Amino acid sequence: MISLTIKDAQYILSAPSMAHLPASETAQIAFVGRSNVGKSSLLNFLMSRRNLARISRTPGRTRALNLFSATIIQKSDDGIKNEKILNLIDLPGLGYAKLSHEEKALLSETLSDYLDSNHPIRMVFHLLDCRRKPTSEDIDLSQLLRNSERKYVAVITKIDEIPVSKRKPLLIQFTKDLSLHHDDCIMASSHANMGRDALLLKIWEHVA
Ligand SMILES: Nc1nc2c(ncn2[C@@H]2O[C@H](COP(=O)(O)OP(=O)(O)O)[C@@H](O)[C@H]2O)c(=O)[nH]1
Ligand SMILES: [Mg+2]
Repeated sequence: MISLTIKDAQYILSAPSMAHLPASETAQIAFVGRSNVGKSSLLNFLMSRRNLARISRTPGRTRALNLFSATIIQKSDDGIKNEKILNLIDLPGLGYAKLSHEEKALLSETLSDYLDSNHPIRMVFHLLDCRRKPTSEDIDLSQLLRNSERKYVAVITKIDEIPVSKRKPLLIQFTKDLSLHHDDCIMASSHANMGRDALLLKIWEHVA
């Protein structure tokens, strides 16, 4: 058996805009998705840290890029250990209805600037709330990311909110809506402790 764990998870900084994000060679894993979809919660869940990424009950609070670092460790039964260092980035929320037109434009600009940048982005996790159909913005983003060089994985969040019998059909619907291979669409719940191993495996596979 091979197991993956995280150690040394740390908050590094909060960058008000792309220009403030320091250049680095450390592989980056980005987390994008609508505000309130559960990005901060998922980051804390993956890093096994309760409050590293502040969880806000007020949608739209995360307007900056938040940078974290962590080490992912692979251990096998025979005691062999490998590790990789990575940066995790919590990106500003997409499409929050209560923001002004200007604020929305600013947010999506930050996101596209980030995706167009030279930062070593190895993978993008796109979070979607299991209770909402993907919006046109979600579909556009998914298409953009699927056609880019980077690994793209959709994470269907808050799956604890859905009865067990409805989860599989829902997952199939999301893979169809987003035109994804089923391996690249993962159900997760930070509240019910689900999906962590699958997400850590994706991270391990895509960080050099
Ligand atoms: N039921 C459920 N609620 C969640 C889960 N993850 C986050 N939430 C809730 O969703 C809200 C927004 O979470 P947050 O992580 O701040 O979302 P963000 O805006 O995308 O960073 C909070 O009230 C969380 O408690 C989950 O797995 N299940
Ligand atoms: Mg957040």
